Formats: sequence, structure tokens, C-alpha cells
Amino acid sequence: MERLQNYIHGRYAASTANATFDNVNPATGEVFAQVEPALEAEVDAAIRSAEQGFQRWSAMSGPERGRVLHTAARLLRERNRELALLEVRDTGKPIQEAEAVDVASGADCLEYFAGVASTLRGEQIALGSAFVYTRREPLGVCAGIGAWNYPIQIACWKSAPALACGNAMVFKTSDMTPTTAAKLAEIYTEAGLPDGAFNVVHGDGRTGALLTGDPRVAKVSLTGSIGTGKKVLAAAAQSVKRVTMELGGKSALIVFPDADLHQAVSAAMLGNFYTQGEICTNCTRVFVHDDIHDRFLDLLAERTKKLRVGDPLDPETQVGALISRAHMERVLGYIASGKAEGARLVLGGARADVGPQAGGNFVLPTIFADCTDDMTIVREEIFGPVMSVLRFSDEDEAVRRANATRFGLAAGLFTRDLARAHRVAARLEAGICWVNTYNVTPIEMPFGGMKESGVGHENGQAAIEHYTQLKSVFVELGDVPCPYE
Ligand code: TXE
Repeated sequence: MERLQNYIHGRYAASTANATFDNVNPATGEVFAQVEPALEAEVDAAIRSAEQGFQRWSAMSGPERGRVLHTAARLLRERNRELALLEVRDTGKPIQEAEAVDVASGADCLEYFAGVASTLRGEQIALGSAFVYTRREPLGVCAGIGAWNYPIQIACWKSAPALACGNAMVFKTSDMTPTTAAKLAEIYTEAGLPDGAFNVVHGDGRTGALLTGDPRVAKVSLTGSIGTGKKVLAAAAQSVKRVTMELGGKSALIVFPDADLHQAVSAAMLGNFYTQGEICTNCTRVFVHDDIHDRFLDLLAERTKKLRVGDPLDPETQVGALISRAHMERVLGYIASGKAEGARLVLGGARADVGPQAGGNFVLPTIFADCTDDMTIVREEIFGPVMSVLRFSDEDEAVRRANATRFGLAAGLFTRDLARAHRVAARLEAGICWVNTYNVTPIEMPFGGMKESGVGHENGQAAIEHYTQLKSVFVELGDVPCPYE
């Protein structure tokens, strides 16, 4: 049986815990590794090491930091296949996705922020007989806390901007997907990152709470559920930590009658079935105009029926296994509630029988039609391959209903009418709004939610503000304006 340890100060370190937890393959149910959790002693060691790492790393110049990140990006790309296979074993997602997206998007992120490292700057403000300049300074030790759906990508999205800005990071993996962030730590060490500048600890919410409760941690960046986000915010308040929160969503896709139907169906499928539906930005509420509703639904069902569900290691597989048995039961529970509350099941709606992988957590891509806004499946985040299709008849109604939720992560719309596209994009209460596409997240674009879906942004230049603090320096060129002469 494999064993996975915490990665502290440039090496794997044995835990003081006398118990381990299982790492389970979602596609088979097989336990393939034992993971050593980080308790008080390990979290303390990781933070102390990060404080040392911070001293060395923040003293390096921007171009030097950029070179380390560039080298790490190259190593990530060289190990793409190996890391993708590990990601599949942890998450159950199809290998074709992991190879094309997960590691590559992490490497994109490292490259982007490698460039950013040497562009950090303040401004100079002229003021009569004085001048003021501002400095962008790192925060110190940051904590990154990851979810299980995009483990290595999330670790890159958090660590790359943090490191580019001169911070150190202690990253806590999700207890269900601990493997690849530890590999990222190895890669950073190989690339020349000082020991301690990026440490990885494993464990569940208790390990996360040790990090968020520690006053030596200056900032927390969480990807997780809204419930966890609220707990982390409360803990962070105790020592007024900076926070970035990427939380859940229940996003709307609005398909207007002039839409390119084939493209709109492609986007709806991508935004519901990619990664088995375990994506926070997914457009799980698809609002389709009355005039095209039936044609849209027919096309959607016809194409969704052809999706290949099965062994994630098979390169032909398009829909893999859900993260855990408990999560699959939860998703099946939502499907049952959809049926009970009167939604019309068009497709799927059950576990998928994938033969030899009977121990896996497979659910068929599921489409519900005739949905109403009050149904549980329309209100709550399911985080599985379950799409709700709703009808609408005019623009105002679609916008009002799309916005009638506490979530505000993302939204999408399909129309060929330019004025309507921009008008509706402006009115949708969502941190990201896609026009005539869905779920495209280039590293250059800020990523973050409105309302209860989040605080702050990852990616793009916006991330710099979240990993630096601004200092104003006032320089007097004349006399002190002292009234006591
Ligand atoms: O989340 P959890 P999960 C959301 C989405 C989905 C959920 C799935 O809403 O339902 O995340 O991920 C740690 N103090 N998104 O089930 O349980 C926990 O150990 C500190 C949104 O993993 O909230 C894990 O590492 N940490 C999204 C992490 O928090 C705590 C993308 C998240 O756990 C803690 C992906 C505590 N008290 C998923 N309790 C986006 N917006 O980008 C738990 N944790």
C-alpha cells in the first residue's frame, strides 16, 4: 500500500498522528494509499518553515522568482501524463480531460505569474513640497485550502500568484485528493524554490481550521462550499486575515430565440457534464426561450445520449466517476427529489452500469425538463451531472429569474443580438458572464464570484491585489508643518 506524507521544508515528513486515512479511487472503490494527516505539530512545523521560506523567497528579485516559476511550469508540462494519471486515480475524472486541461492549465498559471513577478510596482503621487509613493509588499505566510474537483489546478491557481508576489504558502489538500499538490511541491523544490516557501499538508476540515485559526497566517484562499466559506471567514476574522473565497454556484445559461442552437447545446453540455458536473461555475439552470425550447431539448437529449460514461482511464470516456460514494448518494438524492417535485426526467436519472467498475460512483448524465424555480434541484448546488431546463418568454423575466438566487458565481447567454448580449451581461449578478460560450477560464481573466459565491478573485492581474498589501510612503521635501514653533 502506498503512503503519502505531508511535504514540509522541501521534503516529505512523517506525521506525529498514529492514524492515517484512506485514499480511495472513485472509479473502483479501491483504497490505494494511506495518507498521514497534519495535526497541531505538523501545521505548526509547516507554518514555521513557511516563515523561514518567506524570508529567503521575498528577498529574491522579481525576475529570479519568475525564473523559478517558469522552470516549475516546464517540469509540470514534462510530467503531464504522469500527473494526469494520478489526478484520474484521485478524482475519477476522464483521462482525456486530465491530460488536456488539469495539468496544462496549472502550467499556464505558473507561466502567467512567472511573468507577473517582475512587473509588481507601486505608483508615485506628486504633492507640492512632498511626494508619496506606494509599495506593493507581500503578505507573508498564506494558507491555500483546496477542493477535490481540480486538485492540481487549484494548487497552481493559489500558489503561483502567492509566490509571484513574494509570499510563502502552506497548502492544504482536500482529504479526498491529496496526491498531485504534493507532486507540485516536489516540482517547486526541483525548480529551485527555497525550502518552506511552499508546504503541503493533508487532512480534513480540522487541519484547515488549524491553519485559518493561526495568527501567523496572513491570508487564506479557499476553494470550497459556501458553508465552509462562512466558517473560514469567521476564523479569519479573529486575526483580521485577508481572504479569497471561491465558493459554490447555481449559475444560469439563458438561450435566446436567435441563438445558434448547436453551439448553445454544446455549451449546456459542457457546462453540466464535463468533469461529471463537478464544476462550481456550471450552468445547472438552463433557461430556454419558448420559441426554441422543444428543438433545443430534442437536440440536447440526442447528443447527451451519446456521451460515453465509464472507466476514466479509457481515452474514449467522456463522463467519469463522482468523487465518493457519499457524494454519489447525495446526487442520486437530488435526482429523486427532482422526480418527486414534478420535474420531467428526459434522460439519465440513475447510476450508470459500467460493468467491471461496479464499485465506482458513476451517475448517468441527467436532464430534467419542465423545471420550476422553486424545485430543490433548481435552487441547490448538486455538483453532479444533473441539468435543469426551464422555459422563459421574455428578457426581463429571464434576467429576474436568473438573478433570484443567493449564488452569483457565473452566468451565460446565447444570442446573435449584440445589444442584447451586452445589456443582459451587464444585468446578470454573476462574477463571470460568458456570451456565446461557457466555462472557458483563461488564466488572464479574473475568476471570482458575486453574492455568496465568493470574495476576491483568482487569476489575471486582479490576483495581485489579493496577494499583496499596499504601503504608502510620504516623503517631505520641505519643513515639517509644525504649528508649535
Ligand atoms: O468542499 P468543502 P468540498 C465548492 C462547491 C462544492 C464544494 C465541493 O460548492 O459543493 O466546493 O468541495 C476544507 N476550516 N466548490 O466538498 O467541504 C476541506 O477540508 C478550514 C467551489 O471539498 O467546503 C477542503 O479542503 N478548512 C469551487 C476545503 O475546505 C475547512 C470549485 C473545501 O471543503 C474547514 C470547487 C474549516 N472549518 C468546489 N472545513 C469554486 N468556487 O471554485 C472544511 N475545510
